[in-house]
Amino acid sequence: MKKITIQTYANIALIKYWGKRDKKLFLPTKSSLSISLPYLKTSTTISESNTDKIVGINTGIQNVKKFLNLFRKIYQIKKNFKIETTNNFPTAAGLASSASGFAAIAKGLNKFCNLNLSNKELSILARYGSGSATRSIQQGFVLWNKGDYNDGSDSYAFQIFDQNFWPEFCIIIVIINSDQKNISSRQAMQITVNTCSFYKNWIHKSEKRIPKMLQAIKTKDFTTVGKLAELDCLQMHKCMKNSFPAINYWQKQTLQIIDFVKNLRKQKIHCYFTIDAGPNVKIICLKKDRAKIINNLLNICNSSQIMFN
Ligand code: 2P0
Repeated sequence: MKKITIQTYANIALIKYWGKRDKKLFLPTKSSLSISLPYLKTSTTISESNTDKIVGINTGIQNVKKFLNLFRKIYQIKKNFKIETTNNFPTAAGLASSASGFAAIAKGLNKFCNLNLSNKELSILARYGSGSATRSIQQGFVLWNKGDYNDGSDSYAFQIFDQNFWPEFCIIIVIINSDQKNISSRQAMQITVNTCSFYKNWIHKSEKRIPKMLQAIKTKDFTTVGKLAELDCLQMHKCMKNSFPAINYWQKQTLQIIDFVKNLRKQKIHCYFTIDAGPNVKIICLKKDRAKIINNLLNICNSSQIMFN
């Protein structure tokens, strides 16, 4: 029986996506920019089946089924699929499992059905599963242009610099809680769009950070990359907290790690943080400082909480 396996990687947004202008087509209110994480892997195996069978995804099975129905409609495919997924990291804990998950399904279906889709087409297809998945089709630094068309044909992600462009750049993940979150990103971002009084202001400011971030990555200006990422993250979480009902993904140790990063900066160790829809903190640093940062982290965390490349 024909079976194919695809591997994809999670991504962390340095400039965030948080909110849709079209929920059905997954069109974002703003552009976002991410880096892929080669150590957060999803492996997906696809085969044919009598009925759709989704194995190993403990959240969002209905979302995968919806995605498959849409895929069959768009590409006029008559098959049902068995989709088996494994992640080497906690699912639905703010570590972008839906990003690598749907990117793997999109790439896997493309290969299984011999569709020969381009990266642009794959990015658009993955977007129908989850917004952030649009950025996990490719590795390295990736930009998801929000696009302007109502049909979403110009809302896709492309690689800015590949995974070998800046080997010094690294991200340490501090896992604070790997339980599933109590409100999904999908629901939470909609609440923010509908109720946060300064959401439009964040969109405007965040969109303007994109060209600045691109220039900073291009020139490997680490300080500017770190500052822009931290600011964008803080303003996104401020929008969440200003929503009604208020959304808070942070826990006690999230604040502790934020303070830890700020203290390291006072000691002239250059590092910044970013946080997604979960309590875990991602520390942005350069490889030359990584061991020092991890040694310090071990004073307040267990080694099992720390992931890095
Ligand atoms: C991001 N996040 O840019 C932002 C930052 C979380 C915080 O994309 O509804 O799972 O499937 O499009 O992609 C998480 O949202 O939401 C996310 P859907 P998704 O990475």
